[in-house]
Amino acid sequence: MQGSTNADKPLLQALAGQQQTVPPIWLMRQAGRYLPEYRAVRQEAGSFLDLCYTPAAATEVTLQPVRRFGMDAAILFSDILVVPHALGQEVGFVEGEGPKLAPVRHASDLAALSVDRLAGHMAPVYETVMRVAADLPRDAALIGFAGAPWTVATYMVEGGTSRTFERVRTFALGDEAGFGALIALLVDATTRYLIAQVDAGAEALQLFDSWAGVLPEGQFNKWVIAPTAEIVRGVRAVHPEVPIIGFPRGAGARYEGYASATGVTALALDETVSLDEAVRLQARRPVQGNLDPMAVLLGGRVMEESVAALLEALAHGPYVFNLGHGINKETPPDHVETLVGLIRDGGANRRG
Ligand code: 1CP
Repeated sequence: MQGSTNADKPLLQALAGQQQTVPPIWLMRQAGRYLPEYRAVRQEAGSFLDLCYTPAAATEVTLQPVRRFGMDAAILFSDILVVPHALGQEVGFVEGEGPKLAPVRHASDLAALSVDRLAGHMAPVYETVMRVAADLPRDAALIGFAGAPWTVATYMVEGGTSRTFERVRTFALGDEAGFGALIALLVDATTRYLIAQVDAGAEALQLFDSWAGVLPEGQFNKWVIAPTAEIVRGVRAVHPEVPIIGFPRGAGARYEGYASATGVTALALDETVSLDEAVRLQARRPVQGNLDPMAVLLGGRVMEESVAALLEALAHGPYVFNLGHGINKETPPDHVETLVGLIRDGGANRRG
C-alpha cells in the first residue's frame, strides 16, 4: 500500500516463522482506558459503539499506542460484539458494567438475525482499516480481528458477561441443531467480516476465543475447533497468505490439538500456559504471549524477571511478545514503556 513489504515488518516475519533478534511486540487491548489520550477521544465520541463506528476517532485510538510506545503492530480498534450488532441484535455497553445484549435464548430467536446487513453495517469499520493502513509507520503491521463464534455466542445467549455460562451451555447441549444454526450464522458472518478487513488493508488476523476454556472435550471440538477451522478455510480460500493468530484462551492441554486441527498460523498463549509447554508448542508454529497482565500492572522487578524468563524460553524461535490476556485498565502507561524497553534492550544484549 505504501510500498512497504513483509521484510520491513517484524510482526509479519515472526508470523512467517522467522526468529527475530528482538521479538516484535504488541499488547492485547493496547488501545484503551489505561491511556489518557484514549479516555479523551472516548469522551468526545459519546458511546463506546459510536467510537467503534466513527472512522476518524477509531483510527486515532488505534494509532495511539503505536505512536506512544512504538509497538510493532496496531490492532484495529473495534469490539468482538460489533458482529452480533451487525446481525441485528441489540447491543449496548453500560458504563462500568460491560456489554448488555437482548439475549438470543432459542433457535426461534435466530429469525431476527441476518448476515445481509453485515456489509453496510461494517462500512465504517472497513474505512477505519483503510485509514490506519495509510497512516501506519512502514515497519508496523495492521492486525484485524474478530471474536470466534463460541465466545461471541456466549455474549449473545447470556446477554452479557457471564461467570457460569449456564444458559449458553444448556442451549448448546440441549438443542444441538438450534445452537449449531447460531454458530453457522457466526461462522458465515465472521468469515465475511475478516475477508473484508484484509481487503481493506489488514495484514494479519487474530481470532479471540476468550471463553474457549469453559468447554469440556466433546463440546470444545464442536464449538471451538470446528467453527474456527471453517473460518480459517474460508478466509484462506480468498486470502491464502494472510497469517491468522488463534487465541483459544484457557484451552490448556488442548492448545496443540486446536492448532493442528484448525490450521491457524500462530497460537496466542494465555498466562496459564507454562514456559515448557510454550516451547513445545513453538516447535511447530510461531507463538505469541504470554506475560501475566498483573506483572505489567505491578511493574518493577516482577515484570523484569517475568520478561527475562519469557525471552530466555521463547526468543530462540518465532515469537511475538504479548500478554496472556488484555492489559489491565489500571496499568500505568510508563510500565508499558519500560516493558517495551526491556524487550528491545534484552534483544540487543542477546545480539552481542
Ligand atoms: O469504556 C470503554 O472504552 C470500553 C472498554 C472496551 C474496549 C477498549 C471494550 C468493551 N472493548 C474494547 C476494545 C476491544 N475489545 C479491542 C480493541 C483493540 C485493542 O486490543 O486495543 C479488542 C481486540 C476487543 C476484544 C474483546 N471484546 C474481547 C476479546 C478479548 C478479551 O479481552 O478476552 C472480548 C471478550 C470483548 C467483549 C467486551 N468488550 C468490552 C467489554 C467490557 C467486554 C467484556 C469483557 C468480559 O466479558 O470480561
